[in-house]
Amino acid sequence: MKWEVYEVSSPVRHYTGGRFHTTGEPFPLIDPVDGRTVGTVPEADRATVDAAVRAAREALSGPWASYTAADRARMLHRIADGIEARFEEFVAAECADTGKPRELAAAVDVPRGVANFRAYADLSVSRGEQAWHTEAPEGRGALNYTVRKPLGVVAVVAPWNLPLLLLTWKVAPALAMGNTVVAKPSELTPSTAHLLAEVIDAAQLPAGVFNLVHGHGADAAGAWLTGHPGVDAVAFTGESATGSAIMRAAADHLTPVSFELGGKNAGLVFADADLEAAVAGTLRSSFTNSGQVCLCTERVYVERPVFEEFAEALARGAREVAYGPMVSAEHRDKVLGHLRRAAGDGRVLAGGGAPEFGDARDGGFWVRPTVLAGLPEDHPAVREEIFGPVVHLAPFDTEEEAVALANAGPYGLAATVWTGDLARAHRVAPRLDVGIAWVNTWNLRDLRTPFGGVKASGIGREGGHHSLDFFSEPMNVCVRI
Ligand code: NAD
Ligand code: 6OD
Repeated sequence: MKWEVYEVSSPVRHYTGGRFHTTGEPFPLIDPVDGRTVGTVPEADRATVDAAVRAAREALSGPWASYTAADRARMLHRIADGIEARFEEFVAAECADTGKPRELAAAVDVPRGVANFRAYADLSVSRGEQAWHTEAPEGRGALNYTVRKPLGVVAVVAPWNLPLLLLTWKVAPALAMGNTVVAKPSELTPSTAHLLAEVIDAAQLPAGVFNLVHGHGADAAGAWLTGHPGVDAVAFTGESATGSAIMRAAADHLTPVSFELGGKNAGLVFADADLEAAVAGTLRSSFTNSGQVCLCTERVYVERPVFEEFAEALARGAREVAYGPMVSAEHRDKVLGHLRRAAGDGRVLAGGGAPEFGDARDGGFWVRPTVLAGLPEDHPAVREEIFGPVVHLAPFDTEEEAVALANAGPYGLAATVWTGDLARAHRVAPRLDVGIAWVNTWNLRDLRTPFGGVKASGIGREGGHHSLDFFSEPMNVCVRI
């Protein structure tokens, strides 16, 4: 079989104070499809992180301070135009870094990067503020109104699974509200963030308003940035354990945090569901981006009368689904470790293990889409986030039991309910301990809606006005009249 080889069009560099540079030791950038090195990334030292934060602070009192909300919105649209103008370069860079299929990057990652800038530009200018008339004791009145001010310097730390989408999901609302930003993408997937810096530079955003540093997380650029005393807020997407580490670092300076963390999302399939749609939907929800989406379904509970039929159809679909590699050798090994243990303790209905291609892809980090069954609920493969193309199936007998199974465990990001009974849909969905529930669909996104998780899946909500609220400070002005 032939596969596409993607190249990154521009070498990855830091962007601080309006200047591109490669300060720091370079480390290799690997294409997960075949394991070949596609470039190098400069590892930011502490001085580079300090310089980025300093540039961001200085920019708060530069020309950016006099931009109106409408000026900022126009700038965001200009950035969106710039991404669109270099669409194919962004797609190629996303594919080279992540190994994801071109169709996915071209249909989801890059268009959503554009949409994030446009959506927050439009929302921020159509925003109103609250006002209250107050009766004063002397008989005259007062008018209270709320003013929203930027927080200051915002640190944005992003993961590797949807690199451009998740970075811009935070950068766009932060800029829309007048903040300055220091962003750090994942060390595994820095290329689209670099292209974004080039687009922002060409759009002539004032120097220092957007800064980009590259490097690793723990004891490196990520930790130095999120624990930096010059940072006024941290917006982070990644693993729950990393969220805890960032929170500890941020605590020293009482820095506010917004966290989108891990998940172990459940699907519930009732016997009254359109089974064909439930199978197709579950294939999509479990195997999109090879399961490397925080919203992916890793546990499916199926009402007993249709369990065997559903399991058979899902296993058949899993054998045919198109898929890409895991992002790194380390992540591939973690997923394969789960599969080895699960194979000993339960049943493998499809997939299991790594494929053999007999070509250069054998140097990459592939795992076959896998359907498991028969594991106890406290098994690591059922309880822990795998973040790979692996789904476990188990039967249930009552609606009550289905809800309890879905709600078990430490996470609470998303869930999907498949049912043909409207009353059941409205009864079950709000009882799920998650931030996002879908009924008869998956990952249908409206960017204005609240996005985030409960329990170990996050702190706070992003999306629409939730993001604009996080990235600004409300202040009350009371005027005697
Ligand atoms: P990760 O937590 O390992 O890394 C995310 C980012 O944090 C990277 O840029 C990394 O360099 C940085 N980082 C790591 N340690 C750090 C530290 N101590 N201090 C500061 N920064 C640090 O996550 P990942 O492996 O890149 O991404 C996969 C995880 O992200 C999964 O758990 C997944 O569920 C989660 N995720 C959640 C959402 C959501 O919206 N809830 C979305 C996407 C991914
Ligand atoms: O669609 C989004 O806005 C979003 N935040 C998706 C997150 C996916 C996690 O991997």
